[in-house]
Amino acid sequence: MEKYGLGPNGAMILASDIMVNYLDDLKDEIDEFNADWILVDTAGQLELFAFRETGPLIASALGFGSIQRAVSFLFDSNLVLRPNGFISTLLLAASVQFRFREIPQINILSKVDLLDEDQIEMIVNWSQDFKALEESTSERESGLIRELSMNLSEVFTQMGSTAELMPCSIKEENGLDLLFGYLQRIFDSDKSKFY
Ligand SMILES: Nc1nc2c(ncn2[C@@H]2O[C@H](COP(=O)(O)OP(=O)(O)OP(=O)(O)O)[C@@H](O)[C@H]2O)c(=O)[nH]1
Ligand SMILES: [Mg+2]
Repeated sequence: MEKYGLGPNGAMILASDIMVNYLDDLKDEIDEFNADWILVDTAGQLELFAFRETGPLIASALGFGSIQRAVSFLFDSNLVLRPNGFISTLLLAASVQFRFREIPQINILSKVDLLDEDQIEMIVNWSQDFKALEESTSERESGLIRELSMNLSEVFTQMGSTAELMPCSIKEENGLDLLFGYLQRIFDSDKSKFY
């Protein structure tokens, strides 16, 4: 912040842009682990990574050699209990998908330990059946939000974006085996050593 005369937000954005100058170092460090799987956790503030030019560039650069990549987008359970929260998260997930269009994307419902079984089922159902989402929207939202949500869910229905949400919880360590299996399914089986 001092060096470039920036405020906290500008400094974070610049720092993420400068990361591009250290790609080789990053690759070398990751290489040293010689790992089968690498999980790169990026900032939840999408304007710091996904929406910058540098985000997709870094993601492509880290997929060196024959390494296969996937983007995992987290739907935070705290934010998607109502149709309008679900739809705004779905919009974010869709724009991340547009940004990283070369890379397959998995959508995950995170922190499901905060929800009960019925809530999990309802939210997963919204992700697979946009008609159900439309019905919940019309029941539970009102005014402009209801109208906008209805229009948006109509667009998602027409787009056929029925990406399955995968429930996971780090706290209870559940769903991770499902995620692992799903990742293997989207990776090319000929190149994966887990087949
Ligand atoms: N109940 C519950 N809490 C979780 C889980 N995973 C993370 N948290 C908590 O959620 C809070 C916020 O953490 P995250 O959602 O991971 O967010 P972050 O990584 O700090 O920030 P961004 O990824 O940049 O948004 C922390 O207090 C975590 O301990 C989970 O599976 N269950
Ligand atoms: Mg995080």
